[in-house]
Amino acid sequence: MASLFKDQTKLSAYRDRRFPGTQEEFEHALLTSTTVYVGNMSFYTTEEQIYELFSRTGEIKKIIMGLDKNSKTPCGFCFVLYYSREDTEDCVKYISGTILDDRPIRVDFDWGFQEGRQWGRGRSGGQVRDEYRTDYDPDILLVTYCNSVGGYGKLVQRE
Ligand code: GTA
Repeated sequence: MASLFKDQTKLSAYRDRRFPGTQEEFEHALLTSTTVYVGNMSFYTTEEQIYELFSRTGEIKKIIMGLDKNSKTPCGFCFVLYYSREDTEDCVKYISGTILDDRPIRVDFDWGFQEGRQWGRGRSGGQVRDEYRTDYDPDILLVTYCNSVGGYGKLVQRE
């Protein structure tokens, strides 16, 4: 089947600041990779649940859970590695937006997993985007406050 994802600009709005190559190499990686990034996940979603959902579009090679670099616990994202490009494209097409553990997950093409990418890069240990959240998230049991200058937020334990 012909690929529906020929134009890199439509593939992903995300640019990994830590990608080691040129913009051209990044775009080529997105067009050929068999890895997806999954975001907006509940911290309680298990690898088994991910396996169950993501194997609907193809055979999975590996799942890598995203972890808080301080607590070493899941922090709301993962990488799913497929064997085939067609299965990867089907995953982005059909699974993105699915509700998993009451949350609409976001599936994005990824340039490829490398050791170290499983850790949240935020200052608190989790994902950077969580430090900018202003809404209460019952799954996370934390409230994130943005500070007025747009710097890193402060995590406050829910009482
Ligand atoms: N393929 O969308 C993605 C993606 N994200 C969000 C993270 N990763 C992704 N991969 C793909 N697509 O390996 C990967 C990273 C890394 C791991 C953890 O997940 O490549 P991270 O989320 O902790 O850190 O990554 P990252 O990606 O370096 O953070 P970044 O790019 O600064 O910001 C992520 C998001 O946070 C932004 O897209 C934006 O929505 C939000 N954000 C950042 N800064 C601000 C700000 N000032 N105000 C509001 N929102 C902000």
